[in-house]
Amino acid sequence: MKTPVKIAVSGAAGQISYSLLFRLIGGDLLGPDQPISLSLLEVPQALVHLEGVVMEIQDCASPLLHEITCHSHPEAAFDQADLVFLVGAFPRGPGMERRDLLEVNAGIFSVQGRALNAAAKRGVKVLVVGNPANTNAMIAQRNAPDLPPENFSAMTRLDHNRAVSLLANRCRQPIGEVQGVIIWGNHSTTQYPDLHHATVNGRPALDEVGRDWYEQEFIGAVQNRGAEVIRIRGKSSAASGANAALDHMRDWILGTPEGRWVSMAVCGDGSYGIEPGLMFSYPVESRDGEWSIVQGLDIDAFSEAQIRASEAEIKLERDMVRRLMP
Ligand code: NAX
Repeated sequence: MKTPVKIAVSGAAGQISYSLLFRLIGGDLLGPDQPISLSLLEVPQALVHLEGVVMEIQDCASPLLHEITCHSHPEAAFDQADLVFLVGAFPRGPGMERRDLLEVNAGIFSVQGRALNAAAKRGVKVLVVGNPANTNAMIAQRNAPDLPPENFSAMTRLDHNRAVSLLANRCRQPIGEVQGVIIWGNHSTTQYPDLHHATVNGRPALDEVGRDWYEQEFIGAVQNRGAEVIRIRGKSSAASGANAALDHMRDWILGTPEGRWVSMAVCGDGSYGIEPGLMFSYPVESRDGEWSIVQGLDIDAFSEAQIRASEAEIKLERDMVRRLMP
C-alpha cells in the first residue's frame, strides 16, 4: 500500500469544505489508489459542528481514508502536512470596512504561516482559498521564512474555470476546445480575464466572440460571477470553489497537459513587470510538482492597463497589512 498523503484543511466545517472533503476521500485529487490522512482545522466554537462532518465522512466508508483528526491549533493541524488547503477565513460582516477585513484575516494568516513554518513538511504545497486570498497567501508565505516561497499559492482557478466555461458557451463549443485563457492579478473585481492568447477550436477567441462582447460583457461577467451566484443562490459559491481548489492542486502536483496553461496566483519574480514578491495570478505551467510562469506573451496596451490596475490593488492591500509581514 502507498504511504498516505497528509492533507490539512482549514475552515473544515464551512460550506466549501463540505464539498472538498468528500471529494478528497473519493480520490478526486490524487487518484483511486492513493490513501490520504485528513487533518482538519477549525475555530474552537465550530469543533462541535465539525464532529458532525467527521461522522458523515466516516459514514462514507472510504477505503482511501487512512486517518482523520480535528484540531483548533494550526501547528497541530499542519504537523508533517504534505498538502494544505487554507479555506477558513473571517467573513466580512455588516459595517466592516475592507481594511478591517484585511486586518483580521492578516492576523489569522500570519499565525497560520508561522505554524506551517514550524510544523509542515518542507515540501508542503499550500493553497489559500480564504479571502482576500492573494493577500492572505502573501502574509502566510512571508511568515514562513524557512519554507520556499514557491510552496505558497492563492486560488484564481475558479475565475479561470468561469472564464473558460463562459467562453465555451458563447462559442457553443465543448470546454475541451478552449485553450489559453488567463486570469491576471487579484481574486477580486480588479482581476483581468484575458482572451488575447485564447483559442477556441484552434481559432483566436477574440475573432470568434468579437471585441465588443469581450470588453463590454465577458470581462465584467467573470469579475462579478461570484456576486451573481450569491444574488441568485443566496449563498456564495461552494461546490465550484471546492472543484477549483482540487483542479488547482491536481494540476500543480500532477502537471499541466503539454502546451496548456492554467491560472494560479503565485509569488511573482518580476515577470511581466509585476513587483516581485506579490502573490499575483499568472498563466502557469507545472512539471514534476513545480510551477513556472509562462513567459514571452505579448501584452497590448489594453491588457497592460488592466494588469496594472489589479497590481495596484494588491499593493494597496499589502500596504494596509504590511506590519504583519516580516
Ligand atoms: P464558510 O463561512 O462557510 O466557512 C468558513 C469556515 O472557516 C467556517 O467554518 C469558520 O469557522 C472557519 N474559520 C474561520 N476562521 C478560521 C481560522 N482562523 N482557522 C480555521 N478555520 C476558520 O465559508 P466558505 O463558503 O467555505 O468560504 C471560505 C472562504 O473561501 C471565504 O473566505 C470565501 O470568501 C472564500 N472563497 C474564495 C474563492 C476564491 O476563488 N479564492 C471562491 C470561493 C469562496 O468565496
